[in-house]
Amino acid sequence: FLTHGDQLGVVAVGFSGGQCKPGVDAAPSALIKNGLLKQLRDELDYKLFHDDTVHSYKELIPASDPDYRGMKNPLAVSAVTRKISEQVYSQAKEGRCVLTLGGDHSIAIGTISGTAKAIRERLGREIAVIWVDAHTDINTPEASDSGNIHGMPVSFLSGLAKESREDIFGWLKEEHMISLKKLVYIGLRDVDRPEKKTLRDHGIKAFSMHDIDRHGIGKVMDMALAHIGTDTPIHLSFDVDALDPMWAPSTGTPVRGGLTLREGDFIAECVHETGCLIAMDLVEVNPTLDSGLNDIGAHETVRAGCSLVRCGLGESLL
Ligand code: 5AB
Ligand code: MN
Ligand code: MN
Ligand code: MN
Repeated sequence: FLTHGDQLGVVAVGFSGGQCKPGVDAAPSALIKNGLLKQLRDELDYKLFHDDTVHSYKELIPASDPDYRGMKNPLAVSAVTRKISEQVYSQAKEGRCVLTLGGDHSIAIGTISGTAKAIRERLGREIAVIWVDAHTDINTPEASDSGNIHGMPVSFLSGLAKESREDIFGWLKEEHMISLKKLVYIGLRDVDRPEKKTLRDHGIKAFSMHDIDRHGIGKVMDMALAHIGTDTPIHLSFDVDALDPMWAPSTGTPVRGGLTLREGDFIAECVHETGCLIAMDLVEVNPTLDSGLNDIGAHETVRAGCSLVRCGLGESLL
């Protein structure tokens, strides 16, 4: 077994500096208030390991943080993700599956570097990453039009983007990195031009919404897991904007034509079924972005997020 099945490390990260819309930092509290941790403890019987605070990491955010190579908030995102990396590492090192509640998707720089390092040390293995998202988040700083780092985490984690400044992701070392051969995308439908070229040049395995329409989600999951191979530790990074805005409207960069809630839950269930899940991130829930009456959209999005996590952690097992 890759992890102690009954133990779960939880890292709650109220951080929004990887993009420009406030509110995504409110997600962990909203998810917890909706009963997520209680359900994991009482219904799924996990022993939870976490401190009770939702970290906002205010103390790590510098007063002045000028753009660097076009990146916005580079010092803040680097410092916060470095801290998250250490937190996730120390949980994963103990052999626990780690659940991280974000926050915007830049936090995956921290979560994935943390598990990659811990699994290398503990099992001598490379991790695989399943990235469920409308977007590929593989822009280099130079290729990004927005400068938002939540669109760049995969480029830093894979070494496509390099930076020697220790205070701007130079702390990422070989041991933190992932192989593009062990990366699989699911749910894509809004990929920037330079990102498409990167997918082609590196032969990255990617299942777009078109592939899901053609084959169905069952076949797509079979192919995704076959690409990774059995017995490989899997880090599942789930951006809630992979879901159609009908199910998850309260997110910073919604794109129509996405996954149904059931398809999202099914992806998480299939990963759970492998027995190889070593970490799950749930990111980009923004409960303050709501157009509906009485915060219906936000509430639905939080509910969807809770459902995805419970499915990833085994709720659907009979
Ligand atoms: B998310 C875009 N590719 O780089 C960019 O929500 C969107 O974590 C990134 O997937 C979306 O700004 C980042 C246009
Ligand atoms: Mn994303
Ligand atoms: Mn996205
Ligand atoms: Mn988004």
